[in-house]
Formats: sequence, C-alpha cells, structure tokens
Amino acid sequence: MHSSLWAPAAAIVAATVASATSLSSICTDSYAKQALPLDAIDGVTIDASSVSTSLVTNYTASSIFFPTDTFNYCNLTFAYSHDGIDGDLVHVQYWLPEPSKFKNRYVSTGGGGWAINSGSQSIPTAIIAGGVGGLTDGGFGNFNTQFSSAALLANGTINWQATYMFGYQAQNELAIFGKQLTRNLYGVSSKQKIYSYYQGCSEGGREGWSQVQRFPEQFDGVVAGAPAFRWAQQQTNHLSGNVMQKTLGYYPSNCELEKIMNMTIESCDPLDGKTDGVVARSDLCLAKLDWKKIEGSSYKCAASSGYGGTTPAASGTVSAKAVELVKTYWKGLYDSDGNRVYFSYQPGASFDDLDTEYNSATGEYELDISGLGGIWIAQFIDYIKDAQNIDSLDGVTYDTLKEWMIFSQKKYGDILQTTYPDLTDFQAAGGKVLHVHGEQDFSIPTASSVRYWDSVRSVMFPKKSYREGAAALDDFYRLFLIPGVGHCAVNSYEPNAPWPQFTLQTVISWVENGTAPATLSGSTEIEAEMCRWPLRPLWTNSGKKFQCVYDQDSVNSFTYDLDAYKLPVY
Ligand SMILES: *[C@@H]1O[C@H](CO)[C@@H](O)[C@H](O)[C@H]1NC(C)=O
Ligand SMILES: *[C@@H]1O[C@H](CO)[C@@H](O)[C@H](O)[C@H]1NC(C)=O
Ligand SMILES: *[C@@H]1O[C@H](CO)[C@@H](O)[C@H](O)[C@H]1NC(C)=O
Ligand SMILES: *[C@@H]1O[C@H](CO)[C@@H](O)[C@H](O)[C@H]1NC(C)=O
Ligand SMILES: *[C@@H]1O[C@H](CO)[C@@H](O)[C@H](O)[C@H]1NC(C)=O
Ligand SMILES: [Ca+2]
Repeated sequence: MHSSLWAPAAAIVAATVASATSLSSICTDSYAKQALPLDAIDGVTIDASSVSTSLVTNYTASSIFFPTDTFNYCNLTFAYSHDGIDGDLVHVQYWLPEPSKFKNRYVSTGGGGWAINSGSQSIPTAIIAGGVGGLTDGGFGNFNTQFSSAALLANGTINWQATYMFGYQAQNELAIFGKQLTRNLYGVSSKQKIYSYYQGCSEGGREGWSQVQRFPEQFDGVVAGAPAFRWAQQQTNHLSGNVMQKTLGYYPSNCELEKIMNMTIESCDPLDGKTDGVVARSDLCLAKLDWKKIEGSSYKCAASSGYGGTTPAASGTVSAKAVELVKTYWKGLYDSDGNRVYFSYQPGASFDDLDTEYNSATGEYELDISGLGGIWIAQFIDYIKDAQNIDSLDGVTYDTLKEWMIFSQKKYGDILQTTYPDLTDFQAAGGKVLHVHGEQDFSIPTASSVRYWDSVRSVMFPKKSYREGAAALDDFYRLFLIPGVGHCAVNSYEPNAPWPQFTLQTVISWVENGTAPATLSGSTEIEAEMCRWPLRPLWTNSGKKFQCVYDQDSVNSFTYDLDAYKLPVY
C-alpha cells in the first residue's frame, strides 16, 4: 500500500505539497504509518502498531558538535524485529524537521562508550542541517540501554546478535530505514537524491567507519571523530597504564599527575611557535621536554569529592617514580621481548588510564582498574563469573595484555575491529569522510587515527610515495588533528584550543558543492589552526604567521612499527 502511495508520478506532486505542509500535519501516527519503509530490508518486520509521533516545539539544542539552534521537530519512533529471533525488538527514533526547512538530507548519529546512541545530544545536528535525524537502540532494550547490559545472554554466554548489532548491523538498518522513511514522509521522488550523512565521535566515530568500510553507498558524507576502532587493541590498552603502575610499584595521586600534565603543557606550549596555552605540536614536546624541571617540583591540591569518590588534599614534590611511570606510559606497551605491542597518548593529554583510588583506611593511593579495559576483559575475553570489571591484576603482565589483544582480534575482529583499510568502493561511490581527532586525546590515542589513515593510504596506493598517497586520499578522506583538544570535548586545561563545531556543515559542502576543506575553521577566533594530516601546525614570525607544514620527523613520531604481531595490524 505504502509503495503505490509514493509512486514516482504522485511523488513529484507530493514534494510540492510537502514543502507547503506544516510539521504538525506530518507528525501524526497515521501519516507516519503510511510512510513506513516496510519492504526496505528483507528478513525484518516493522511493527506498524509501534509507531509513535510527538511534536516538540521551540526546542533549543546546544552542543560543541553543532551550532546552537531553536527549532520544532517531530519525534517519530517505531520498532522492528529480525525474523526468526525470539524476543528480538529494535527501537529506532527519527527527528523530522519542518517541511519548509527540509533540504533532502538524512543524518544518522551514534553513541559513545558502550552506548550505541547519544539520546538527544547528537541527533539535533540533523535538524540544524535541514535533514531527518536517526538513532537506534540496537535492540538492547530501550533507548537508554547500553550494549554492555545486553552483551551477555547469560553469564559466560555472548549475545552474538547484540554484538553484531553493536558492531555494524544496527547502524546499517537505521540508515536504510531512515533514507526510505525520509523519502516517503517528505514525498521526495525517486528521481531526486536524498543526501545521506553520518556524524559521531568516539564509539560513534567507530560506528561511522563501520558503515564506510562495509556499505560504500550508505552515506555520501561522514564525520568520524576520535573513532574507538582497532577495538581489540583500543579496549585492552586501557589496562596498560594499570599494569605499568603495578610493574613499577607506584600509584601516584591524581594531583601529582595533574602537576606533571600542567608542567608539560606549560613547557611544550611555545614549541609550536606561539605561546598561547595550546600544545599544537605534541611531537616536539616528546623530544624536548625538560624532565629535570618537572621532577622535584611541588604540587598542591585541595580535597575534592568528584568522580571516583573523595580525594583528600594532596601535596608533595613530583617523585622520580612518577616521572618514570609517565615516561613508561608515553612510550607505550612493549612485550617481554622488547617488541612494540601498542602506542600511547600524546604529551599534554591528561592521564585518565593512570587514575588511582585513595584508601582512607591505609592513607595510600591504590590501583583503580580502568573500567573501559576491565569490562572488556572480564565479560568478553577472560570471562570472570559474575564480575563487571576485573577485580585484580594479579598475574597480569605486558605479555598478558598482548595475548588479550590478539585473542580479542581473533574472536571479534570481523565485528568490532573496524579497521578494514580498502575503501576503494566507498571512493568509487563518491563518498567523503571528514575524520578528526584531538591531539591531547586521553582515551583514544591520537596516533590510532593516524595509523588507520596510513593503512588506507598504503593499502589503496601502494605504488605511490607517502606524499603522493596522501594527495590521492585527499580526494575522499581527510584527517585533521585538533591541537589541544581532548577526547571528543574541549579541554579545560587548554582553553584557547580551536574546536571544529561545523564539521557536518563542512562535509555537506564537500559532498553537495565539491568544496573540499583544506583546513578546518574553529568556533574560537583562532581560525586556521587545524591542519590536514600529514601537514602539521607551525607558527612563525613570533607567533604571528600560521602555517601547515610538512615535517618528516613529526610524521615519523606518529608512526609505529607494531612488531609484536606476525600479522599486519591496520
Ligand atoms: C515558540 O516561540 C515563538 C517565538 O518566540 C512563539 O511565538 C511561540 O508561541 C512559541 N511556541 C510555543 C508552543 O511555545
Ligand atoms: C521520542 O519518543 C520516544 C518514544 O515515545 C521516547 O522514548 C523518547 O524519549 C522521545 N524522545 C524525545 C527526545 O522526546
Ligand atoms: C550474572 O550474574 C550476576 C550475579 O549472579 C547476576 O546479577 C546477573 O544478572 C547475571 N547476568 C546475566 C546476563 O545472566
Ligand atoms: C593545573 O592547572 C589548572 C589550571 O589549568 C589548575 O586549576 C590546577 O590546580 C593545576 N594543578 C596542579 C596540581 O597544580
Ligand atoms: C553551495 O554553494 C552555494 C554558492 O556558493 C552556497 O550558496 C550554498 O550555501 C552552498 N551549499 C552548501 C551546502 O555548502
Ligand atoms: Ca602553543
């Protein structure tokens, strides 16, 4: 029934009607029901009775990921199930813009951490761009249920359907339904194109890449921020800092670590040619940091009760042990044969994986096992009965971490690794990716994005030189490192850092107008500080002239030989 309603001839008329139509007239259950994409995916059944619509007026959306706006939208949700799977139920949510503001666009959004969506935090980006927005619950329960709560069918039994949904399937279905639904709702004829986009950061960045790598025609443009890809290494590596603490037998207060970070920022800030509180060249920082100045410097913090419990007031002088720990942390993970297993965060980043816990009974700081790494191991890899996190690192060495990474890749590689490097089909389909990553990211190493970019370059253009390959990638895939920025957020320690707030608008202009971004503009007055990899920021003329320069040493410092593995790690 729905297909005949929207036959091409009628749809041309409908398109005219739609732009003159009000949001309230399309925001009804009965209108939405006739627009359902019932036949869009084989083996999937949409429950028409689950359709729900509600009109939301004068909604103000504000985020660092899109310009602030106040708008009306229709919240349309429905549920579907995969045929043959008992109890399967996936909820999807679409936000519809005013017909008068609709610009033939559809935008999927993703989640963060173990969440496959970001509630109402990310989806407004679509409305602001004149598109229908989409998010999914992955079938994990409801829109607020995270994958980690649905990942086990029983203790010790992986829920593979949920794992595939999280890996890539739910996003695929969300976009297929979303594009067809958009066409049907707004009466867009089959002759007219609906441009499709994706925006997400962290886990959301990984979800974006999961589509680019598998479904070349899914999106015309993708904004992928600090993607949590190379999953096996990425998740497990959160435990590297803890194993380093255990191996060195030192558990610093967060105050001592913060002091080291502050001094790193202060000392490395000028190395980029401009003293502005921003470490734009963390590569130079590694080479030139004056440790003698840091060790022995005094620190002082007031008591605080924040995340992770209460921390007493702390003071002291930065110890040699703390310096050794931070040097080890920055060097990254090596196995007992001295081969490199993984790499670390850039200097200037905060030390989140080194967080410790204060024990008020003993008055000592103790190991605080990273939940991001620990949940992965306890529930998915080295299953621990009834445990949320691993409860101790007894017997866990650098070699154990390597083995966990290799096993994680063997068991989940095709679902979660998300580093498939051949994007030939995506390029051929005309897709564009804008990939961004904070240079002071403390949760996903900045070098992780550089490594994937380089894998795509070397796999797709093996005969070209490094710089020729980079130029070839420019056609459809551009990576920008954002100086001073942490993990998918502005960094309070480097408040003058630029932030790219208009990335979706940028990729839309690239797709629809052919305007490829040479640099990214920030929402602060510092305009040109975001260079396109492999170019690097450099201020000359006493901080007055900004340039993006090619610097082989800088490129080398982000490039690692992971020689602990026999197989390539993309
Ligand atoms: C929304 O805002 C407009 C402009 O400020 C106002 O005229 C209108 O009454 C508001 N609508 C609702 C439902 O609050
Ligand atoms: C949209 O509707 C769904 C289903 O009624 C509801 O769960 C969700 O909270 C709504 N979202 C917003 C942002 O209103
Ligand atoms: C795993 O065991 C814990 C403790 O017995 C229980 O609370 C939890 O519900 C179990 N999880 C599953 C998925 O069965
Ligand atoms: C680090 O610098 C911040 C300001 O950026 C300050 O609030 C904090 O107290 C400093 N921490 C230490 C340990 O000195
Ligand atoms: C495309 O270019 C035209 C002309 O410069 C401009 O008006 C329009 O806003 C651009 N569209 C996008 C999506 O950037
Ligand atoms: Ca600087």
